Amino acid sequence: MSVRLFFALWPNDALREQIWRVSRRGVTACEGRPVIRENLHMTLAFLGSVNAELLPRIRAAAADIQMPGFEFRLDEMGYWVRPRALVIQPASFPAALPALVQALWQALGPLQLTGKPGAAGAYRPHVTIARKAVCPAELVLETPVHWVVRDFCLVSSVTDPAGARYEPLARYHLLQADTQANDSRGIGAC
Ligand code: 3AM
Repeated sequence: MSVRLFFALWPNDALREQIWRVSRRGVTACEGRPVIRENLHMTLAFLGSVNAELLPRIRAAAADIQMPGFEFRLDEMGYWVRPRALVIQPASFPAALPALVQALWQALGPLQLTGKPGAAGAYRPHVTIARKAVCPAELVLETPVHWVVRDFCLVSSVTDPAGARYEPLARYHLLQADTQANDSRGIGAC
């Protein structure tokens, strides 16, 4: 059996609500398929379809990551022409974010998955808010969203007749200034 997996920053309920709220105006201004509220996330690494027997090793690889938490602001709304995606994204972000992405791919390296990191420096953090979008030239995010990142999630993607449904499988804590180490191997329920 295979599972479709990705690692993501997964917003808590309050942040999810904020992202949802500030993105409505842009979504309404575009034609396209809005991402449902429950699916809003920031992808870190898309692994693709993976043999389910590899799940314990994927979880163990993620649990070994010892990286600091960080924060950024989602402060731009943008339209990505080729994937026809309406996104909100940070105009700038700390190096800790791409470093986390790199650490994930490095930890997963020995598993020889088919999913691959993009070219060096190609990681573009974003939250997709609509797909197959056709948008006006002018898009504005009126209220920025502050994202304090303390953890990341392993998520499975299930394709239902109604569309994709994402299910967080495990949460991994990042190091905080006030914690010495990743306790309990950093894993918590999602
Ligand atoms: O919401 P975004 O777009 O950031 O686009 C897919 C989604 O991220 C992306 O993985 C996330 C969960 O589905 N994705 C899907 N297929 C992909 C692929 N072949 C992919 N990313 C890279 N390569």
